[in-house]
Amino acid sequence: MIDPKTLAERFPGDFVFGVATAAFQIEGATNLDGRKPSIWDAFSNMPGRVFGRHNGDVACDHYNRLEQDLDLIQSLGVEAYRFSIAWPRIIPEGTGPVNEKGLDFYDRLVDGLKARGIKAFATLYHWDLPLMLAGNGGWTARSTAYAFQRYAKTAIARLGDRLDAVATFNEPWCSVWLSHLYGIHAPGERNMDAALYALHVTNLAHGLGVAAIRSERPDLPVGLVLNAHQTYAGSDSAADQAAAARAFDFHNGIFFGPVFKGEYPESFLSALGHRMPQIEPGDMETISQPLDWWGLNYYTPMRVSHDPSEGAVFPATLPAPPVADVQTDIGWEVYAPALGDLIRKLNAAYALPDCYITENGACYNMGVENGMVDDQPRLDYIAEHLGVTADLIGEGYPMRGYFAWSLMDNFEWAEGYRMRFGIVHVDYDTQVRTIKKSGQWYGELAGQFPKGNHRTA
Ligand code: IFM
Repeated sequence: MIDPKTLAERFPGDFVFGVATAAFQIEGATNLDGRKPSIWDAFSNMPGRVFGRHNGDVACDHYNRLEQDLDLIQSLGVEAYRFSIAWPRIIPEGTGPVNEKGLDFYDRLVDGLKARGIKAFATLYHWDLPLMLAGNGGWTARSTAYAFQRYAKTAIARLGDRLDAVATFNEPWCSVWLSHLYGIHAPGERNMDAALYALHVTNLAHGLGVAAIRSERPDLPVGLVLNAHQTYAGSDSAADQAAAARAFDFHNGIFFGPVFKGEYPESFLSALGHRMPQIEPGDMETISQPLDWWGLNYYTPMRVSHDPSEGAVFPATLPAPPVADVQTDIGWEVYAPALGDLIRKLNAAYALPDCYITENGACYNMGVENGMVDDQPRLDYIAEHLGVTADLIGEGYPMRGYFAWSLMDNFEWAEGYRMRFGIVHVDYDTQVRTIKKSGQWYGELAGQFPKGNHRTA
């Protein structure tokens, strides 16, 4: 087992160690204090969408157990907590009245963090779109971008003075492709045209959100969290290599391009541009406002080969088999070098600001035995990926922090509660939390910071 103190020596003293969650995955209390339904409430209550028809009604009951959970975070010894704010608590119908009680909850959360000396990293959108906005087309409607702008301004006006960083969106890849093209996430669309509209509206909302945040709090560091994909070709063939390049543009370039270069990738535009919504004058400037930081959520590489079938739609790829023989319980290949390859590749392609690894972790479903959870494979996964992160720092990349996903087991979207990513175990019958072996280990590591007495690797 890697000694946490030895690993700590490889990070600078100001490196931030934190834990992450998202509102819909942990809060529960979906009908309390004025919250109205989100698209995930509707989606999870439909048969056939989420494993076991699990929903977010109770989740980890975090809304009612806030103080206890803040104590838990503090007991882990981490310096920062990344959480998301639920739009349907703040502006329950998406547009229209602001719900003071919703803002009060996040006031308590942020104050509770400050009182415990923990930094607050907030995300404004982690997939819980107010359901009322679906009536206008949800993320396919340009009006949703302006609704998001207002929500961002409202949330930051109230909470921004105590935040240490804010992200507009978490993993727009999921709320665009996974939700509108692949049909796995809410609203469950499988339609390229809808997805292309959702893509541009989301990018626009990000840009409008950045401006709204800065209009309220010019000094608050603003970023965007992307689950960039390291796209490897399934073979050395020219066709597979070209497929991997197309996949890079389709899965990464459509966000990194607009945000960091002010343009969609050429390959993507020539294949699908004619199906995109109108890009209005000023949109690309709005989207590409400079950011203070960006967040990478990394779990597993993407391996692709060329799809030779006639009429295959861009990026025209098929999944290629994993290379590593280790997979987590959700079936994701464990391959830590991809994290390094990805950071190097993205920094070569774009001028990127400081980077936080805003999510990294592994799904292992072992339970409590004799009061303990022995999740050694998760511990190994985190240690290995932190080793790669330390290598990147040594190479000069501006890696500023790492957030373990997740603080605790939670609602894993279409997989419901059966897939567990927490470094803390949650018994969903009793809501008892048990710090896992990985959580103890991570706490020992995080407890070494901030000290300012570590050499840079
Ligand atoms: O649980 C999710 C999280 O909401 C976003 N990033 C990936 C995690 C694991 O699937």
